[in-house]
Amino acid sequence: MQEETFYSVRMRASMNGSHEDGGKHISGGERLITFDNMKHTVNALLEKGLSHSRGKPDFMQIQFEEVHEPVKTIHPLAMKTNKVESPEEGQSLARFLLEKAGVSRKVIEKAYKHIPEWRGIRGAVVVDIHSGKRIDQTLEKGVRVSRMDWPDANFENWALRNNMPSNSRTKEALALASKVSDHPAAVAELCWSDDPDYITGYVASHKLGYQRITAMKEYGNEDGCRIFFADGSEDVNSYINYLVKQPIFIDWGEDDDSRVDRKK
Ligand code: WAQ
Ligand code: MG
Repeated sequence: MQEETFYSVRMRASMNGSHEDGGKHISGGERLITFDNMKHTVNALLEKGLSHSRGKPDFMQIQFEEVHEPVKTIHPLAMKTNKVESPEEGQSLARFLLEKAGVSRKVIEKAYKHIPEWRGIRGAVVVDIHSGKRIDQTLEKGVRVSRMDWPDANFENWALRNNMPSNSRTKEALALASKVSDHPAAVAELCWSDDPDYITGYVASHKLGYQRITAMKEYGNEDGCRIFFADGSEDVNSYINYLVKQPIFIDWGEDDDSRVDRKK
C-alpha cells in the first residue's frame, strides 16, 4: 500500500508571449515530489526557467497537482557514452543505433526529413515505425512527458558509480528516457537539446540502453529534437496517456548497469 501523497509539479517558460500566443519556448521542467518538498521544487523550477541559455522569459507558468494514480518504480536504463569528433559523426552513429534498436532505415530517413519543421516544439513527436508518420495529435505543442522523478540521493549514487557529474540535465534526460522506453509500444528515442550551449544527445531504447553521443550539433545552434519511435500497431493513445500521466520514480541499484546491449 502506498501511503504517501505525491504531487506533479510542472513549469514552462517562453519569450515573446506565451506558447499559445506563438512565443519562443525557453524552458520546461517536470517533477514528482512530496508536499514537504514543494517550496524547494517550485524554486528550483523557477530558477531553471529564469536563467536559461535560450533567453530571458516573459511568460512562465508553474503549477502543481496531487497525483491520484499509484507511483511505479523502475530502474534507469544502463548508460554508455559514445565519443564522437563531429556532429556529422554523431548523427550517423545515431542513425546506426536507431536501426539497431529496430527502426528501419527508410523510417529513420523519413523522420530526419521532418526534423527541421519540428524544431519549435516544446515536447516530443511520436513517429510510427511502420509508416514513418507522426502519430500524436499534439501539433506544435508536442507530447510533454511528466510525472517522473529521480530522488537525488539515489541519483548521486548512480553518478558516482558511473563516473558522471551529478548534474540535473543528465538526471532529467535519463529519467525521461527510462520512463519512455518502459512501455510495450516504445521502440527507440532520439534526442538532442535545444540549448545552444549543450551538444551531447542520445539514442535510447530498452534494448540498447541510454547511448549518449557527445556531439549531435554545433555549439550556438538552438534547434533541438525529441522523437519517440513507437509501434503504431499497439494502442498509441494509451502510450501517450502513459507518457503524460503515469507517475514514475527511478531507482538505481548496483546490478542495473550490466544491461547495455544485453541482447547482443
Ligand atoms: N517531454 C517531452 N519532450 C521534452 C521534455 C519532456 N518532459 N523535455 C524536453 N523535451 C523536448 C523539447 O522539445 C525540448 O526542446 C527538447 O526535448 C530538448 O530538451 O546525458 O537537455 O531539456 O548529457 O533541452 C541529453 C543528454 C540532453 C544529457 C537533452 O534536452 C546527457 C536536453 P532539453
Ligand atoms: Mg532545452
